[in-house]
Amino acid sequence: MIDRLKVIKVEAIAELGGISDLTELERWRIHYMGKKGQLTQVLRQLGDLPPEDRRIIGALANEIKRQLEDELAGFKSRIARTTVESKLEKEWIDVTLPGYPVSPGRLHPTTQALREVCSIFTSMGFQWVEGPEVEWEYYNFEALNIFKGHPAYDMWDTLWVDFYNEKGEMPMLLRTHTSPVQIRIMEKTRPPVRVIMPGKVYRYEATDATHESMFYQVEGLAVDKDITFADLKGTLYEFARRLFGEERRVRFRCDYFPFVEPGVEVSIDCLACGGVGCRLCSNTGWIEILGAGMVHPDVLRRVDYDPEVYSGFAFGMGVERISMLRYGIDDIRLFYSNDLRFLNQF
Ligand code: 2NL
Repeated sequence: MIDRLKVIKVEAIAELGGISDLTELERWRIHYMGKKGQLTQVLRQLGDLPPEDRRIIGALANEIKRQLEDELAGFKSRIARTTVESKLEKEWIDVTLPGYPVSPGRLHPTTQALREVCSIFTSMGFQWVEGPEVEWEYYNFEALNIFKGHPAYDMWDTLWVDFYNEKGEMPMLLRTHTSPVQIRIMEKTRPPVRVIMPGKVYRYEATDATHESMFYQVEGLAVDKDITFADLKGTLYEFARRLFGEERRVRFRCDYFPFVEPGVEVSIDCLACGGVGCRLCSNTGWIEILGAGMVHPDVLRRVDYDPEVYSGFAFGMGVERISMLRYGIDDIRLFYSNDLRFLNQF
């Protein structure tokens, strides 16, 4: 039996030398030390031996079992180590390599102009509000004195949306100006109202250097008791000079918008030639920057403001136009054609 034990030990250790993975190792363990393993069988027979032999052979068998268990543990940790090492070797990265440079982002020129315009008005006490870009026909037109058949319906060539109200009589559209937001604000709140409305607007338009089918507008509205045309002029004078320079001259001339009476166009003396006349101002010396007027009494009445008690002024401007004047950009299509050679300049 002693010989049998020695043979088992030598065989087991020799066999272990040829093992290269954990499945084989487990098979090896079961073969020698499992329930029916070689060593276990010897240990089971111990009971049949006379006590004297049992002590000696039992001690030897346990000694061998311990040795094999040690071998097994050592082997396992060697395998584990080489697995980690080979994994590390495969997935090796050089953390000392410099990373890819992160190019800093910047704001779109439209966003820059829009924020600058709005911050001038918020500093004067106007509140920034936004509203839906898909609108009911009523808010975009009727509420603003623009009726079917009115020549002004053609002034804002419209993109219609194939969606109607429950009665099927009122269509939706992509708003052609931000004015519907002002109507919504006035419906919801009582004067005093001082709001500024930036946002996207849409026109069904053949695009060219000065027209896009999507662009940005900023409109403003102030309604209260005793608001006069002088408030309109003072506010817009201040705005024009804050944006385009203290030395600017500002000109107000009559213009027509269905939702105001009277209406005006506001111009500044030409930034390029100072009023002498050049290509930028088409030799007029003046550049139009926005439209404005006193809110039409019918518009006030429709939102349940009494025009005998309240009055107000409103204005609107195209944001890209402001940016174009500022930077001397000559084609509005550059803004939305995603050309980094253009965008990186701002
Ligand atoms: C332009 C002219 C303008 C308004 C917008 C307005 C809004 C309401 C009532 C009265 Cl709810 N007026 N907005 C008034 C005058 C001119 O915009 O040329 N925009 C690009």
